[in-house]
Amino acid sequence: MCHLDNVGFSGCLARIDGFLGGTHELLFLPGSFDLYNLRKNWVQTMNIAVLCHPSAGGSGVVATELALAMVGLGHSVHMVATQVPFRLNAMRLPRLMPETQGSSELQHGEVYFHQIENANYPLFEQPLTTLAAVNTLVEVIEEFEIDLVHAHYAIPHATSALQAREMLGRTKVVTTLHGTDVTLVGLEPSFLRTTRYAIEASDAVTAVSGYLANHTNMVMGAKKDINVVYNWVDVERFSPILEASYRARFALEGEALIVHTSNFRTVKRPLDVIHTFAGIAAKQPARLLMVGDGPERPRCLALAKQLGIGQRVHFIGSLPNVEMILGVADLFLLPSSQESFGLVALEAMSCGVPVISSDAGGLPEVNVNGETGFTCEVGDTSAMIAASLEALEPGRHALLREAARARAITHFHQDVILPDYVRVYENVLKDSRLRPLEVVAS
Ligand code: GMT
Repeated sequence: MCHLDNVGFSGCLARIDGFLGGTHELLFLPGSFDLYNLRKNWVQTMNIAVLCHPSAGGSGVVATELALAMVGLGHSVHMVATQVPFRLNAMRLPRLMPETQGSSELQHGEVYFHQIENANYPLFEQPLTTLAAVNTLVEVIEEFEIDLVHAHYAIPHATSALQAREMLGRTKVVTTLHGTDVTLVGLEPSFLRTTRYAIEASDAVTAVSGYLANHTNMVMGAKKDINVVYNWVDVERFSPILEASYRARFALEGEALIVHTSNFRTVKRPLDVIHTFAGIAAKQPARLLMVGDGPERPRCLALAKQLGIGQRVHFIGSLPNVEMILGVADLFLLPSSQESFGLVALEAMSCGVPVISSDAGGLPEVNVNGETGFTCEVGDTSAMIAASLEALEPGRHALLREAARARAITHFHQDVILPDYVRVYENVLKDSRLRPLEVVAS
């Protein structure tokens, strides 16, 4: 039985009872047509399952954006996660809806959400989510004739996908490495062998930066040909907001509006953000918005008070539409000690915001020192203060703004990156029999 929880637009949220022996939340979304022209060339459709973290992190964003883009090309995508990934929420529907109206000559792909059911048993110290994911995945692969599973993160997701492949003796596994799965967790002795196996046994592996691809093989000792596929940004959604009256909600006239967004883990070095901001505010009127939440938040709050800038630093929690803040920012700070790519830095650049970041990991591949902002050594807050003040000088600021936005568009637009993922999928499936695409756009 199908219950419609939300109707009135072409997408709907449905709950299917008794389906696959349990209750599965199915979120059906119509596809978008950003890549309409690319689709002309398609003759076969793929059924893809995506395993990702649903929380407000970059990997979930990348997984969701890729899923929606593949749907736009006419393929079917089944997202498997413990919760609906945060970008695949109801806010997305009104944005897609107008694009689909009046386009009835096109057949859309679909994206479905399948929740990982998890039983807890007193004998287990923790819920066995990795095994539960295998179970859900196996059901989805069988029921929907899945051609490939795209696992975002080597552990635990690639491990679950490989187990499902083993159990069924079919489907391919593409794994995308996002960072901490390799740079931090994967190097823990307790996970090293499992992570290396997950990478080597996948049918194809992608990494979100050249740094991460090299690091994986050099530091982890994995022997795998890794495709570098950068993250992309929606350059229309993340664009400058020029209305002064809207900006006035966040900063007074004459104040520089500085923004940091993260999950406030130590790896993001949010205390460096506070120190850097204190140095900026000592020289010119400024305000800092700290977007997100996490374990270091109380220490950041205490430090801001201790440095006498408590009134100028605002902690505003996590936001689903961070572009509404980035769009009016003057500077973005990302001093992380480890960052395989730095999707938030790219989102800021797309909004025309110069980035002051560390030079860790893949950040220099995104933020070009002296062109789109500045990169400084990890922990060198004096350099970050000097770089910030230089970036805020009016003439310099205008140039950096322009270059940041231009780089996001030319290097990290969906149209530039998506074909790379498609090539990886096609390559993995080159010997598989796929379904013919029902309608090929003229
Ligand atoms: O950085 C985080 O804490 C979140 C993590 C995630 O799971 O989303 O981000 C990683 O993946 C992003 C998307 O590919 C990258 O932009 C981030 O740089 C990467 N984080 C780290 O490498 C620390």
